Amino acid sequence: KDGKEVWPKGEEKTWKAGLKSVSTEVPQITENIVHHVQTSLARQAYNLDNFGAYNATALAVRDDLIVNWNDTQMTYTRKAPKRAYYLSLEFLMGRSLDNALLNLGVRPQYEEGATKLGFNLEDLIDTERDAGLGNGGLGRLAACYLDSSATMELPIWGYGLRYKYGIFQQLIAPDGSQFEAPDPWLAPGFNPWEIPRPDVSYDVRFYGHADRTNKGRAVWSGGQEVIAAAYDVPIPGYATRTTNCIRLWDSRPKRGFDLQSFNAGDYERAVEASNTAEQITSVLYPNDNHSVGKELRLKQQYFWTAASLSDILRRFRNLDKPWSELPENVAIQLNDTHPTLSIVELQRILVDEEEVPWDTAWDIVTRTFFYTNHTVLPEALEKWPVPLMSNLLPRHMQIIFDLNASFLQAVEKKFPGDVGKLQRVSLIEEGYPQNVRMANLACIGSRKVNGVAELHSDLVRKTIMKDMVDIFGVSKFGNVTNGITPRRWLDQCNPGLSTLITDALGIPKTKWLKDLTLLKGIEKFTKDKKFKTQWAAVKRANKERLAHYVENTLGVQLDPNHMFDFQCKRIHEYKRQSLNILGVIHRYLTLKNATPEERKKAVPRVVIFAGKAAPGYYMAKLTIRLIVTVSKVLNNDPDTKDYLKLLFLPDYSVSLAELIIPASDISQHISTAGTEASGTSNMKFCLNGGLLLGTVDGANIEIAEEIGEDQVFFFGHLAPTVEGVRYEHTYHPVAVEERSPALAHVLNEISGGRFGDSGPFEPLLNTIRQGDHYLISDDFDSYIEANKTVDEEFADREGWLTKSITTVARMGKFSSDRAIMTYAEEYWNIEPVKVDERT
Ligand code: B1N
Repeated sequence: KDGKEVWPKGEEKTWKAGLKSVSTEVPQITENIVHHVQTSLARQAYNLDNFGAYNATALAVRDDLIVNWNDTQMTYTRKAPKRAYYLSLEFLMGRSLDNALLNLGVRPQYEEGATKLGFNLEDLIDTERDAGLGNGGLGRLAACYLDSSATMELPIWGYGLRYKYGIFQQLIAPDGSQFEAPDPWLAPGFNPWEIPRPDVSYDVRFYGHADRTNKGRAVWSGGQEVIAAAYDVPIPGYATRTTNCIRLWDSRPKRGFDLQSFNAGDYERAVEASNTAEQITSVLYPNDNHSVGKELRLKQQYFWTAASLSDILRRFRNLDKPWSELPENVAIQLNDTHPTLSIVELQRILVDEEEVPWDTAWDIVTRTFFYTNHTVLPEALEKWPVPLMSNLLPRHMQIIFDLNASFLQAVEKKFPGDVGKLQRVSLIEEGYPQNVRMANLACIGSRKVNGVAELHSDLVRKTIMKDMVDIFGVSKFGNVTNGITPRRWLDQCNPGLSTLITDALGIPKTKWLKDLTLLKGIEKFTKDKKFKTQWAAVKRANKERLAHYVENTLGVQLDPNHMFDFQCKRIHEYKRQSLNILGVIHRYLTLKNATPEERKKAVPRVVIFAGKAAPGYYMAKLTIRLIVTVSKVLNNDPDTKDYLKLLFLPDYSVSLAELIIPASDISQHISTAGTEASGTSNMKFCLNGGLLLGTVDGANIEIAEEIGEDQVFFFGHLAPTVEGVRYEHTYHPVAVEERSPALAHVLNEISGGRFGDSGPFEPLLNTIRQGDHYLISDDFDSYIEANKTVDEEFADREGWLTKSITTVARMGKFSSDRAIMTYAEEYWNIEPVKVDERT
């Protein structure tokens, strides 16, 4: 507490002699690996396979991470800086070994060490299973932000859930149907990247009843209690000793199982309670941009926010400061509305348990939380039925009603008689049943609200938060454009390009990878012949690497001279994979109608899709089926297969993305304008020298601003016109033949049986023929035009190379280091902390 550590009984020098430091020499590293093979794994040199060697290597690295982790945490305790906490239901980490080696700066030594032990480091890295505790962009963003927090030496911890099953494995049947297999990622029995903390656990209550006492307080009792047990995942910063932490909660029954029932022979009943407790952290909900409203999901949210707050407040209590100083010591960032209950939970703890007066408590709460909105799609905005919440969290429901009453009173005072406004901003949506609107609650409980790209933040202010802007003032509603970590998304996934850049810049890579704006130094090499040749060679090698993978997994041969064109992201109607596949069919029909002579002039293209559909998302699954069905015809048509190939790569994941992204010539980010909040894969592809074909949406706009509008291929309606076009579709419908004859032709070919029985696809085609909510027909012609321009420019290899280099040179803004520093400075008010030297 007073900044001095108290050594345990015994000799200080004996303790200090035993302290490890990070291993940087090869003999030390191999010794550590052998030690772990022998002791931790209880195995020996003979019969040791790659997986065993990977585990031992991971354990050796883990030791180093823990050394740095301990020193970092000790420093935070000693210096007691203001800290920030990132609450996210998803952390899409991917693999850890390669990343840890690069961040610690010991990859070459481990490579040599592995070779000395008769293994190939690359093979060991490849045996690691992804930690897939997330769906898509939102979860991967959380992982990038934690990497940047450690790299920027900021005192930030993440809090999440330790799901036993991560995002499902995607299997594609021969007819293109998606099947899901569970992802028991912890099944090997132990995970070297987590540290169990048996000494850190909290009780979490559900159900029961809340009895009001006085002064707005209540007593919540009865119901069930479960235990939240902590597991820590160390997050190494790049070229720094700072190692931050993600604390993941595991749910356990409070009293094992009910012995009384067990002894009475009722075994099922005895294990029931323990099963329901363990169920809470059993599985990640596999939905992206869609809210499901299941009780178990609400249980997950409360379990996680209650445990995290208990932990955060315990740490604050150790400082012996008054509650009024909480906001000067703690900032809590809500990754979307999923952790919004933490706002109510803090108010409950302050009022009911700490006896802080209601208004004082609310003042503390509203200076502690920050809320990031990630979507304006109505189906993704969380709402919880009041009866469900009253039953599961009776005290929280009372608090929400009380907060709502005083909030609405204040609104009525400011805007007398504006009943519409009151209805729109109320925390409760009227209906049968009533619903709690989590975005409204997150907004009124937070110091600031932000969107994730300029356009999106603007839409937040103008649409879903319009009334809130009137009430709180516009300065509460900011923007922090997303970013990606250049360590994983350039240095790690594309070592060839990273080395080329380092050589060209003539500075150590540790410099530009921490200040990505330095990339602009490569722009002058667009005129350097040798550099351009090397750049092209790196891209070609990456395409060959992917072609190799495709041949092994799908048995399809690709020509690396062809244009590699990707759309890899979750399958969703708003992301418009359907526009892409219909465009591919148009291209196919055009080629098919051409003479052999004309075909030879075509620019050959390989179109590659990857991405998972939510298991219950019918239209998304149909889209995959259409892609696979069409690919069967295209890839086997002797007239066209040398000019156009189509692939669906199954089971998209972080590690597959690391293979795909460096191989792109172009990638597609073609959401209906105004629907994709930001997108982050657009940044990853561009940072790896792929060009961008996209709509004027999300972060595409800022990418174009940075790299120049002439460097990207834009098409389609702009966000402000989308609502009007939709209105026309509904109230003055015009046949698709008139809206786009080219599209109508494509749809008719499918319906006419060109790709076999069209029956299964008619529901998908009909969403476009009627209603066309996502404006496929309105954007189709300009999409085809944009693709023609892409072809023409790709034919000019020199021009394309110049654009590729220029794009990378100007991508500096999109580092997650910039984003996390913006949060630190403009939102949380926290500062970097240097880890103390070891004494
Ligand atoms: O968050 C990403 C953005 O780059 C994407 O544009 C955006 O679509 C994505 C409920 C979501 N928004 N909302 C979700 C995910 C899971 C879930 O259960 C909503 N994901 C996004 C990062 O800002």
